Amino acid sequence: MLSSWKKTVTLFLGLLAPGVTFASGLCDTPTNLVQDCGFEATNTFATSPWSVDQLLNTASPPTIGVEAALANSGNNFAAFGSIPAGADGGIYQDLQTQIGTTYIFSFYLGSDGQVPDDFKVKWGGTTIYSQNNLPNFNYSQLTFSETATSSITRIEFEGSDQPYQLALDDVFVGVPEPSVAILTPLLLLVPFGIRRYQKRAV
Ligand SMILES: [Ca+2]
Repeated sequence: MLSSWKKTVTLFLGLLAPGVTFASGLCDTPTNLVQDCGFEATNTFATSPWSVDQLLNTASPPTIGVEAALANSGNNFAAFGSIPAGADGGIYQDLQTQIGTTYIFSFYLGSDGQVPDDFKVKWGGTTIYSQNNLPNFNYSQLTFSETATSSITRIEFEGSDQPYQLALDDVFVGVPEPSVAILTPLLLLVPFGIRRYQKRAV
């Protein structure tokens, strides 16, 4: 049984992608490379676009939780309750990516504060997030900016929790929205243009 987090406030942590914002519903946009981003297509990973990592804990692997009150969107979410402590289970997807292109990688994580637990996130085999004994917090959006180094990039989530589960929902991988991508270089040009004007005026 999961307990005390609610699908209420979204806390944008902006870990590695400052200045890039997007709505929580972006999970369902056509630009999202992640299939079944909200875990709504099926109630079991056996028939899901997500794969359970067979090299990790398969005795008590991640499962799809089905309870609207505990999901960030819809009815479902991914639940990481693998036991024993530290014996992480994992799920992954292999995405088609363009080498050298930088992608926004975003997801929502919820924790009931029960310990021990741990949670890891990998991009192309590299761990980009790893935490142990997470405190209690409502679904929170974690956002990273990652550059593809391969035409296939694996995103993976690994975790364990006792006695309940950590919750994952609404995973997004895509390029920044055009408005942001265009606006950012324009903003960088503004001070440059001002300096040039000041030099000519002297
Ligand atoms: Ca969902």
